[in-house]
Amino acid sequence: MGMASREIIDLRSDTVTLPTEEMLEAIRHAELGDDVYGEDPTVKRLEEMAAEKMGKEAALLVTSGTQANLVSLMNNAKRGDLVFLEAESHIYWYEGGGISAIAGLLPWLIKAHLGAIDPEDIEAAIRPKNIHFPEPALICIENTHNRYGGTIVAPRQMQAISEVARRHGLKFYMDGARIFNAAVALKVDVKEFTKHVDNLMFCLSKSLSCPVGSVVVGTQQFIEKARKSRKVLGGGMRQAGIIAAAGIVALEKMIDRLEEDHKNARRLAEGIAKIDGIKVDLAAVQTNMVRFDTSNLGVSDELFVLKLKENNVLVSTMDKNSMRMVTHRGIEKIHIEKAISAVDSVVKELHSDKQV
Ligand code: TLP
Repeated sequence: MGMASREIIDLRSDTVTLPTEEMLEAIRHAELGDDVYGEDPTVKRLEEMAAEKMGKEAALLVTSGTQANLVSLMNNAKRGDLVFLEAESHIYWYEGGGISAIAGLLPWLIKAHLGAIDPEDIEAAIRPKNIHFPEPALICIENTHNRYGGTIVAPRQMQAISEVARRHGLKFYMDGARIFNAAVALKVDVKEFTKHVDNLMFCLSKSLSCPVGSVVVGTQQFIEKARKSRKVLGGGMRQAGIIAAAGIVALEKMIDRLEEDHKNARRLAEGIAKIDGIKVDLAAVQTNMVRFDTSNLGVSDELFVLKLKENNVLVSTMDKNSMRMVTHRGIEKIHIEKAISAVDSVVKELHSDKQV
């Protein structure tokens, strides 16, 4: 057996991507300064590029997607305010409750088909001014939507939500951790999405392959306030140009290639959908993720994940009997074929075990 056949195919997340050679070179040669003094030219350049790309006034490099969301929540609403949030959103599920514990906000959950909140549901949730009710301040969406399997909230859906926001004087924010995946999948400029929101964040460290970092984007005034909140949260970084340098390469070189990840995800989804006992909602496979259901296999998630691991394929468990695979740079067509046959042989093995 050659080394290649023992290669681990890590489909747990696109966060596992390693920096490219070009990023490492850029880091090596980055011009640095103390960014808390506002003196890191590489950070400034990344922030200017990001603002320009998103069609907004200013941007702020932060440590992570979670910090980006938190800083944004803190500056789009005041403590005690109500935030309309999709019920499966990352902010609600995976950010340690920071929305309430740190930002002091009350999430009001709205369930949505494939992650795109129906504007009428927001409209219906907004109550008249009354001494009993918390003050509604903000609508948050996630694009692409992680827990629905990387689904896209289309620009026209965003526009409809923005109209509700405007009518009621609410801020509109997008967790755009993977917004470039959405733009590439729909073959539109990313501004078609961003023009509908007041502010947003996107991640460098996911499908764009950077080792660290996310960027908050919005008005000059919003970003100045966000800079202060980042400092409060301990996120003021000194020679952060080493992070920004990779980010610049990402914005210049890593966006167009996302199409390849999407093709691979589609191939993967179609391949495993044919396997007896695996259910895939192909309509939800819109970008670089594949969610699939294993309830018909009748085995524990731990066993299924372990068996796949023994076959050199790593996947994530999202819920009971519900798995996720994510394609990213480093996952090629050959790995997709291997992953499909690994799932196939694990399922066959599990079936035959049950018949004993
Ligand atoms: N998502 C991670 C896990 O936390 C689940 C992943 O592997 O997908 N918003 C969205 C939509 C995200 O998917 C994530 C990360 C974040 C925010 C948080 O980003 P980080 O991990 O940089 O704090």
